[in-house]
Amino acid sequence: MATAWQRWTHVTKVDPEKPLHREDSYAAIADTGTDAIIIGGTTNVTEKRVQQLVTALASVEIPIFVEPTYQPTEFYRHGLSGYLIPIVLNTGDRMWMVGAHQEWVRSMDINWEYIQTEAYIVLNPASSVATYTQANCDLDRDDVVAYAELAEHILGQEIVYLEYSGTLGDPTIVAAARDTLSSARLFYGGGIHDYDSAYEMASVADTVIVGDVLHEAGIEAVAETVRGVTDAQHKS
Ligand code: 1GP
Repeated sequence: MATAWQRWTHVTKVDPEKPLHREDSYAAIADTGTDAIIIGGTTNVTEKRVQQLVTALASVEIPIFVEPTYQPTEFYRHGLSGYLIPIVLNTGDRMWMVGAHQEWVRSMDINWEYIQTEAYIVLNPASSVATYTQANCDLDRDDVVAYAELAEHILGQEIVYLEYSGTLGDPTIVAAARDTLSSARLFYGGGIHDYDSAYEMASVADTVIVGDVLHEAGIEAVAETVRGVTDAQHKS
């Protein structure tokens, strides 16, 4: 799995606690052209529910990663490409930076080959991820750029994730964060819901992640965001 994420331009995040739209099926997510699926959410995510979802996605041939916000009790490999582990840089609670991680590492043998960390910068104060992590979202462009730079050069992170969950972010901030990175990849998530918003954010980020649009508008809307991302990539 090690570097699969380096080629992703569009990723779909499935929240185990949210139903799919109408008659959509999990298997159809791959038909949108999205590069990978991340299973993850902020509230009420349980290991059992995640494992059920991995089973529901068994026929899908694109990579499937779990982004745990719970304490995994077993290293679940069947049907999974790996785990993406968030480290929240602007959290007010060390649990989200290294606390939960330390407990997890202590509690089991981890096969590090299947682990990839992500340096999160949480930027929508109204989101549940901001509430849960007690994130300081009162950041201007230079603050965000500094977090991105330190993520890469001090913490050695290979992925910096600007998390605007629930709202479309400021493209000038996203562009500035990407410009400051040398080789780390800039992930962007938040508020992408149609072709135009996907095109706009794919023009300033390396990888865009869509979440709510899957649950609220469905597979066809996700496919539209893939088209936006593809066109933005071809333009550049
Ligand atoms: C959430 O970054 C993702 O973790 C996607 O955000 O749900 O707003 O698309 P949305």
